[in-house]
Amino acid sequence: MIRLAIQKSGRLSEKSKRLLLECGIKINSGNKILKSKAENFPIEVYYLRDDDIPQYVAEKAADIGIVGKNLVAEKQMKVKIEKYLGFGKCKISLAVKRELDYSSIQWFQNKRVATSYPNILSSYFAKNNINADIEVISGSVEIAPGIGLADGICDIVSTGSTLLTNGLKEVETIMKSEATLIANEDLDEKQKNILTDLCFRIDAVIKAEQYKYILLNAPNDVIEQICEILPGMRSPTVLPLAEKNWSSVHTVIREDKFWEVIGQLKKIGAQGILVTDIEKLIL
Ligand code: PRT
Ligand code: ZN
Repeated sequence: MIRLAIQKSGRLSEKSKRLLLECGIKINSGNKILKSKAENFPIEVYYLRDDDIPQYVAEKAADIGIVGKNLVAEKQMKVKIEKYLGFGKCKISLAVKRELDYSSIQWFQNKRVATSYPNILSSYFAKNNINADIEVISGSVEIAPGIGLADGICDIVSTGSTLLTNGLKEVETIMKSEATLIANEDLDEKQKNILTDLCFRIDAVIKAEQYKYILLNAPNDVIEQICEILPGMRSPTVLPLAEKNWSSVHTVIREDKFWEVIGQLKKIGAQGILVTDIEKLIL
């Protein structure tokens, strides 16, 4: 049995639960449930505050956890990052009042900066030889400059709209973050095997999200060109159509290349292009 800590409620909780579900792991969750054993996988899920997850995993109160890289960096606990999970993406950034004339990190020399991330911020300032006062506050950091508590802030930025609403602008990005799967450094052999199995399933889910399945029809004389544009996993499947001199091409395509490739395919004569989601992809 492996014990997995995930956020009880917050920005990472739904996506963490969905990831488990997509990995074929059935768990109970609900407002009052604090832990739950899966029916069909040797895993027990603990629902916790995200701030506590690195410590739980480091001290082996849980074996693995899903938490933002920002918290792994801030809490400075001995845990291993096993995998980046591709959701909960954000940045830890420095921001100042919008009207300020900011030219470089030197601006922060001898200033007061409010943050909930004192460790990340102090090592960033140390690296850049900045001497500043760090005011640690646990929430609503963005209002600190407006009420005279600080000259600038260091906080999570995602779309940037919270900064905008509070009359601030982002001036430095300290780190990029996303949800990570972390693990205790001393798992036993059985737990390591369960973790390997879990990682295998997570990879299949993440890969599937990055790719689309594509089917199209094209005249035989352009099939070679199409195969060059669509290399597929090994190579595309080409099947003859009932109509003479026409074939159907089936393959997978990276989602980020999608629009670029579709344009090229149309131009050389592909028709009836059908694109669908992939549920799992094992390379
Ligand atoms: O209750 P608990 O302690 O478990 O949760 P929490 O309130 O401390 O954390 P939560 O749920 O807000 O965030 C959990 C994790 O999600 C963070 O540690 C990050 O790894 C990740 N994440 C991703 C974010 C954001 N995006 C985000 N936008 N965490 C917080 N925010 C907040 C940010 O603090 C700021 O107030 O959203 C605001 C900025 O958003 P934009 O879109 O306006 O820029
Ligand atoms: Zn938290």
